[in-house]
Amino acid sequence: MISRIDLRGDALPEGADLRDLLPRADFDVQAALEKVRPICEDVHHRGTAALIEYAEKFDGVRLERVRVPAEALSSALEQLDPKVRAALEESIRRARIVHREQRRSEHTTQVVPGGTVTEKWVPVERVGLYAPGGRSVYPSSVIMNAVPAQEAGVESIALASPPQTDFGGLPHPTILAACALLGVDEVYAVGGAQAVAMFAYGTDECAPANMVTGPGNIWVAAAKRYFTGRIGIDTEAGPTEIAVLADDTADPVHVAADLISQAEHDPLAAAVLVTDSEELAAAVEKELESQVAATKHIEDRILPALAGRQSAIVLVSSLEDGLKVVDAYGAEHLEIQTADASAVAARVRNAGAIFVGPYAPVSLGDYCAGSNHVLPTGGCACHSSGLSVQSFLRGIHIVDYTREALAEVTHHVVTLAEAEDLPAHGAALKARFGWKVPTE
Ligand code: HSO
Ligand code: ZN
Repeated sequence: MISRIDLRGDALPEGADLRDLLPRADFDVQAALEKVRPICEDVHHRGTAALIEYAEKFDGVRLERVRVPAEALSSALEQLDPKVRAALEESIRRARIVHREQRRSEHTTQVVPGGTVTEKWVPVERVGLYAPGGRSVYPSSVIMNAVPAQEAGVESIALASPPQTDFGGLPHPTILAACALLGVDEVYAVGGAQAVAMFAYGTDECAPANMVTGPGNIWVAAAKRYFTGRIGIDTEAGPTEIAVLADDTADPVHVAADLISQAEHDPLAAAVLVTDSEELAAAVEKELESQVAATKHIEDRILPALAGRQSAIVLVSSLEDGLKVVDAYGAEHLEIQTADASAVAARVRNAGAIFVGPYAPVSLGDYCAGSNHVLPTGGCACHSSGLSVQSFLRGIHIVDYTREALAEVTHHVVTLAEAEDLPAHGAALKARFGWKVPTE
């Protein structure tokens, strides 16, 4: 059901060579880019009329307008199962307490007497959130996108989610209910690349946004890439990934359950176990067989995900090598199920989020840990972070120098400007001191 990659034996390869040995799903955003370009440009030129046409073409829904009326949000909340409501509220509460404390405060550095640089943090003005429909109706992802934006102080937040045939052309009711719980009241029944284009360009109904975040399929990822440079984006979310670094102290029942939990998302989801224990590997293989048989999304997602080339059990000679492997892989989610898991976790450099020990499964983080579940996939954890309050803030440097502080450093600026053949740069300083370098 899941393949093995045996890296025991000779010395472990390093860097790119090691990365090449590790499995990863194909997610060719570049190829999708050509397909979304005409859609985005159509939305640019024809606005809401284009959105309505695409809703008919891609979602099979005839819409009068794309803005979701306020009553639809309140009635979705009224009809929400009280147990689901309580769970969503708890998820929001925990996410808020964590994200609120992430906010960085303004900081002033005195570089020299009379010369300071202050970094102030300013929230993005308007953000468009995307919530997928279809197979992935995840109100939890609405929470994970909205909470950091709100805690960052973003004033204007809108959400787009595909219209659903089963719900009279509205987005899925649990998405609407989550919006109502979060206080996000500007919602559009728009899906796919069109939604990103609506936020990027704006339409008569929807003001343009400075930033678009939220998971989506390959078309949404391609549209985000298309608009990069024009608007801010989070990461281009690819298929979800779980890596587990485990030794012989790990419980194979837990490890197998956790691998399956993320395989459940998508046939392209990746489940990777890295272990130095042959016994654990064998026990997890056995557990996978029996646990998978009892799962719901067995044929369409879990089996193809586990059997796909993106998933594997990687055998290593030691935990040291295991750490090198998980760092080379840079998983979206990494579980550490070893003796002294905290110490091992502290040594990991590359992961979207790290889950430590036997009682921190990824599913906890997906819903109720307080952490964010919008995380870098496809190895992007080597250079990017998950969504956080910081994602919605811009750090602006404020430079404040007195005449004396400027005079003292002018000769260095003039020298560097001349070294770069940019004498006018130096002149801008000399102009303030009678066209001379003050210390000469
Ligand atoms: N594991 C997914 C997020 C999610 N799980 C939503 C359940 N619902 C990607 O981090
Ligand atoms: Zn998940």
